[in-house]
Amino acid sequence: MAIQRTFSIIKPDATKRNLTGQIVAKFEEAGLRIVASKRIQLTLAQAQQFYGVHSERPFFDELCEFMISEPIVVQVLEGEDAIAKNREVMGATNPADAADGTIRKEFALSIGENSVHGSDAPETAAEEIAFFFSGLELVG
Ligand code: DAT
Ligand code: MG
Repeated sequence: MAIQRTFSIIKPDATKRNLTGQIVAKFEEAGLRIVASKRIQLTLAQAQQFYGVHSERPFFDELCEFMISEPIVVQVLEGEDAIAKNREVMGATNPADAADGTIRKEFALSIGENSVHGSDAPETAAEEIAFFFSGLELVG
């Protein structure tokens, strides 16, 4: 498997509880390098666009309101098999199902307030990186 880039968000529940550094440490311990990073606060329109794939799901409004409730940290992670590796470090969507040692097992509050987002495939990784970063901001 080649070197990949993936997109990550440290979500409002985690920034609010001052967990940014502990979550970044988990990525770095797994061999993922931070090649871009910024702290921002989404508008409702931006959150709705980013999570557009979930617009018909019953939790969509709750998800978008949560994502704009506090600042977030958006990052690009790089490494061997980075997309799958990041999903592994994150753990299952529902923290009750997440494996020991994963970010969601250690930090997530609920299935909705689950501390991190990570791209699920090469196509979505490319789209999500381009949504938040220009090429000039990616410094490998
Ligand atoms: P993931 O973030 O693991 O890729 P997903 O893409 O299925 O999970 O869903 C996106 C986010 O939507 C998820 O991180 C939290 C929220 N979500 C998913 N299922 C939910 C549910 N049943 N109730 C509330 N929020 C949910
Ligand atoms: Mg997803």
